Amino acid sequence: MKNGLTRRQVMYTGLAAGLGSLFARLGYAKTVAPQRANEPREPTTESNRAFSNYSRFSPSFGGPPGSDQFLGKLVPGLRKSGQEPVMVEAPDLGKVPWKMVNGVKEFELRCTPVKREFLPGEAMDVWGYNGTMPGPTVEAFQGDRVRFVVHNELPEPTSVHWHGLELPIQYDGVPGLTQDLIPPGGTYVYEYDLHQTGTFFYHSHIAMQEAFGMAGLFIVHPRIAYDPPVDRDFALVFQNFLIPPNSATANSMAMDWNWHTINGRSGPYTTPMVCKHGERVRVRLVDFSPMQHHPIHFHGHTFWLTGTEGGRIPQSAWVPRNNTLVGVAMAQDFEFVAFNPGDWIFHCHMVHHMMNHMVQQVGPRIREGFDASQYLASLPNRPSPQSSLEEPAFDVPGYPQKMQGMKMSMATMKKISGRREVRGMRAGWFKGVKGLMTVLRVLPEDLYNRVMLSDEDIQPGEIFDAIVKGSYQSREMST
Ligand SMILES: [Cu+2]
Repeated sequence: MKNGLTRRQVMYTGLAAGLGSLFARLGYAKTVAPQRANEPREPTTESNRAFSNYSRFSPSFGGPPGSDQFLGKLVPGLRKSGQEPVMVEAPDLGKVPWKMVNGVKEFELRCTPVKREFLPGEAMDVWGYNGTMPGPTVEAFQGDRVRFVVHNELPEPTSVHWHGLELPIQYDGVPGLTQDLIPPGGTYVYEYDLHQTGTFFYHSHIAMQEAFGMAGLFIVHPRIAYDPPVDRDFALVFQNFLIPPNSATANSMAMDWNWHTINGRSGPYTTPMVCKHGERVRVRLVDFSPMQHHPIHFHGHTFWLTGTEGGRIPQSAWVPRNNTLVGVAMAQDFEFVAFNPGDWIFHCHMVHHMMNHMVQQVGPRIREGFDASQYLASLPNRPSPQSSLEEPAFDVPGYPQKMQGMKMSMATMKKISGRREVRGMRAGWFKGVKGLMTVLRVLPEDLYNRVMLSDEDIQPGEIFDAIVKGSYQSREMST
């Protein structure tokens, strides 16, 4: 190597020279102490100070790992400590209503077949609770005594398991082992005390019914919100299904999948989560896919993993991430300060989950107007890819690489783009939001009010452009 330096020393020298010019540009040149090129560089006093500040309104470091503000770890939301927690929002899902009966919170659950519109015009036959799949969210508090009156309106027996809850054995919902199955038309009552807090879920304990979508969120809040308090609390359930082409019925025995849903919808029909710039946000992720795990990635922010399906993680064990692997029947809660305005994609990072139909057997059979029997009856005359959909991407056997199959009629467009939560996003935003994807919008106060609270016209791209140009007002532009 030149001048007898090792390759590594040359690299460090280059790095040091690069850092030197960077610090010079930032005005720190005088404080950079002379150092040997191959020694680890300690932060200087001033650079240390510069990166110790934390702002809830702009990307910032917040001091060394271990400090309270490091990557926003313990930066509170805009709500005060010591109050009741905010209620959970699960986009595209309702909540199970309850009434107080002699000191017990009584919920009613009906196990039902469900038509669920995964995408506009794509109504699938699945099973769920109270007419939705996944079922509506149960929300309760630590210390509640809860009663579930479960009616079976399915054509076959079922039972309900309360996943993660520490309850008396007779209410655990395992057929045979802990109870007799609830026959079609039958009713069963579960009743127990809640002493835990966290992200739980309820589901059928019949495997094939689980694969048909029979699950719902069960959130148990502490009476007083955990510190640091969050301003928003979102929850998402991820699921996969195999629904053969030209069919609307899920195949619960399949080991494969071709449809992906978040709270029962596929991107871009998943409704964005919307929060205000500067708020502290919690998102609870539940994977209720039959076979598939999901590495869930969130752009533009670093979040702290604060809970699992077992409940709250002590602060000392929180982990910073931007991608977290949620396994089947697991839950993960994370929190972050929404310091970075914009429309941030929030998605499973498995490429086969980033759009529907990314499975081998699909190929020409999904093409419009041709089912498998027509195909087999006239093999020599089978349609070419171009004849059914005139897109070159369909030349690739089995793998349409873009969202070619989705019919964007006016009605579809209206359902996708007509929702309040997507107002002012870029024209064509939906082209990049597919399968297991949704969007988390971080909107400065004035833009949030326009999008979520006003009825004034907003042009496509208008809110996005305002954020890019920095022409907005947030609540306070200081921490
Ligand atoms: Cu996935």
